Amino acid sequence: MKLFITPTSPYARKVRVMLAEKHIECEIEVVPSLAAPDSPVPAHNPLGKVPTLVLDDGTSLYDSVVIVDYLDHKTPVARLIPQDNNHRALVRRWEALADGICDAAIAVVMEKRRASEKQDETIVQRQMLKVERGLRAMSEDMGESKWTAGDKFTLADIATGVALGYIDLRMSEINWRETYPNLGRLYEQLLARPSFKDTEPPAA
Ligand SMILES: N[C@@H](CCC(=O)N[C@@H](CS)C(=O)NCC(=O)O)C(=O)O
Repeated sequence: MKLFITPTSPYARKVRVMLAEKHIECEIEVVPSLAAPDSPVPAHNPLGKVPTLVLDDGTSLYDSVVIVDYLDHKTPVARLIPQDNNHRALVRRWEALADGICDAAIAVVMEKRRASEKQDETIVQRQMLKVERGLRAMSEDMGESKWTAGDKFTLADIATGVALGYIDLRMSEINWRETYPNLGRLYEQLLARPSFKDTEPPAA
């Protein structure tokens, strides 16, 4: 199998953490520029996005939600998506919230990369509100629990940790550790795992 990534993509990091936690071997190809005409990704994914996973028989899988589901079912080692219907729905809702925070943060980054006279402040504010509400919801839902969804480490913790790491990378002005100490404790616990430590994004 081969996984196409960029080093800063939070969705690709979610998949890389999953691979490490489940001890699944996979070749990693770092794509220098997704916008470049010679990007290898569109040959496997018409959307040209990472993560894209290419299986040994040439089948390609995207997006990250589909890939993590595939990986979790590939081996029973360290199940990260619960079998129980209600618990699984909760874990996947955490994933949707975490991915949604990343979507909003990326929209802000993209808007701010435009020439200053072309930037739309209403877009920035609307997306920032999603990030802020999302972080508050995460903190409230987690409360004083050790993990986000239930009493075991799951995909919900992976997705949440990846989103927090992405906020650190792109929006370091948000002091979420001080506002939400429970999320800070969670991230510390996650960084103690080699899967998280080894996939930290390079400094912006
Ligand atoms: N929902 C997708 C989002 C993937 C995504 O937007 N990846 C970004 C990198 S962080 C990308 O490939 N952007 C390039 C583009 O949109 O052309 C997933 O979960 O995999």
